[in-house]
This record gives sequence, C-alpha cells and structure tokens, in this order.
Amino acid sequence: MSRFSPTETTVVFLLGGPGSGKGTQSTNLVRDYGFTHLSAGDLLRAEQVREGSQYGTLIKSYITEGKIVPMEITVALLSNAMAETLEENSKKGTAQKQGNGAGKARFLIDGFPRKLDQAVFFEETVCPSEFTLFLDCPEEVMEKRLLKRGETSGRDDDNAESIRKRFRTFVETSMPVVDAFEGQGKVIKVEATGSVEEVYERIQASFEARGVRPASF
Ligand code: UP5
Ligand code: MG
Repeated sequence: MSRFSPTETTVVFLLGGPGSGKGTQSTNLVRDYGFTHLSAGDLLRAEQVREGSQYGTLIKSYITEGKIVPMEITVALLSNAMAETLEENSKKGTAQKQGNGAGKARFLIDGFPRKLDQAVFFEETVCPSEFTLFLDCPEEVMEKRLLKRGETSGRDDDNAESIRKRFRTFVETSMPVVDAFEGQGKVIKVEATGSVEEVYERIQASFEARGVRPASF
C-alpha cells in the first residue's frame, strides 16, 4: 500500500537531463497548473547543509561525482515534504482549490526517479504517478546552459568535469526510467531547445492534447 492514495494526490514526474530546464519550467507549471513543486535535487542540497544531518558529507560527494544518492534518503525527503504540504493544505482548507481534480493535491516531482528501482519503490510505497513530463534536450545545449549558470550558481556540480559525469549518469541510469514509463504510455515528451517561452508553449500544448488542464483558482 502506498502512503498516499492516487485518488487524493496527483503525482507528475518531471525528468530531463541536467540543464534541460526542469527547474525553470517548474516555475511556470506551479503558477498555471497549481502544482506543488518538489525538486529532489533541491531537497538533497538542503539536507546537505542542514545542521545535524548525518548525510551532509555523503550527499556532497555523490552530487559532485554526478552519482545518484541512495534512494532511501531521497524518498524519505520527498515523502515527508509531500506529507507536510498535505497537512498544511488541510489546515488551510486549500486542497480543494488546487488542481482540476476535486480536492486533489498536485505534486510536480522534479529530477526524480533517476533510476528504475527508485521509480518502482516510490510508486509502491509513496504514490503512483499519473504521468511523466520529459524535457528532451541535446547535451551541447544543456552543457552551454550549465556552464553559464556555473559562473554564479555556486553549485558543487556546475563545473565541466561534474557536468560530464552527470550526463553519463543520465544516459546510462536515468533514461531507462523514461523509457520504462514510455512503454506504459505515461510520458509526455517535449523538445526543450529554444527559449524558455518556446519550451513552455510546447509543454502547454502537449498538456492540452492530453487533457491536463490548468488550475482554476
Ligand atoms: N535555462 C533553462 N531553460 C532555458 C532555455 N530554454 N533557454 C536558455 N536557458 C535556459 O536550467 C539550467 C540553466 O539553464 C539555468 O541557468 C536556466 O536559467 C537556463 P534549470 O531549469 O535549472 O535546469 P534543470 O533541468 O533543473 O537543471 P539541473 O542542473 O537542476 O538538473 P540536474 O538534473 O542535474 O540537477 P538536480 O538538482 O535534479 O540533481 C543534482 C544532483 O543531485 C544529481 O546529479 C544527483 O547527484 C543528485 N540527485 C540524486 O541523487 N537523486 C535524485 O533523485 C535527485 C538528484
Ligand atoms: Mg533543477
């Protein structure tokens, strides 16, 4: 049994290579579709610097090496963040206002699952996903974006060597997740080149084609 029921909670996974624009497009999707955005990478980076965390050093070394942090850590962070949001919603009585489904909370889970066993484990124990939005972007484009961001981001992994490792992990380990969901007919694939606005227009068009409606606030 999963912790959250898909009849009350909608989970959409947002996947794509490093620098494909997951975080950037999440901002648009939160604004227009009433999603609560949970970035697995952001949660891990916050845990890395949280005072008293026993995982700080481990997370830092995995992220710098572009490797995937053991899923127990990531799944616990995501699952707890979902529980917190649902609790806040029920306190505020806002759950009904989110999303288009009656009373459903909508989560956009960015950058997770990155490995097949994570996908299976999350769907079994936390919540089955409705679909996956996949941002498809060539490495040259992503590399350019990340090196530019690296000038100011301060992220441990925005350097040429870490970027190369992240790309390899994405191709070898994370693409099989997208392929598996694709096999289940649960992937919306969007070309992620061009401007932020162009990409978002493609996302909106493909959502509409699939019957995913904006939130009515
Ligand atoms: N930008 C975005 N869109 C643009 C566009 N259309 N045109 C021009 N510029 C555009 O964008 C990246 C940069 O490009 C930004 O400067 C943006 O302005 C610009 P962003 O939206 O940040 O892209 P995103 O896909 O979110 O890139 P990010 O670097 O966050 O992707 P990663 O998948 O590498 O990072 P994440 O934070 O998800 O994971 C980091 C690490 O954490 C992983 O490598 C791994 O070590 C670990 N991790 C796990 O172990 N498990 C998990 O489940 C998740 C993460
Ligand atoms: Mg991101």
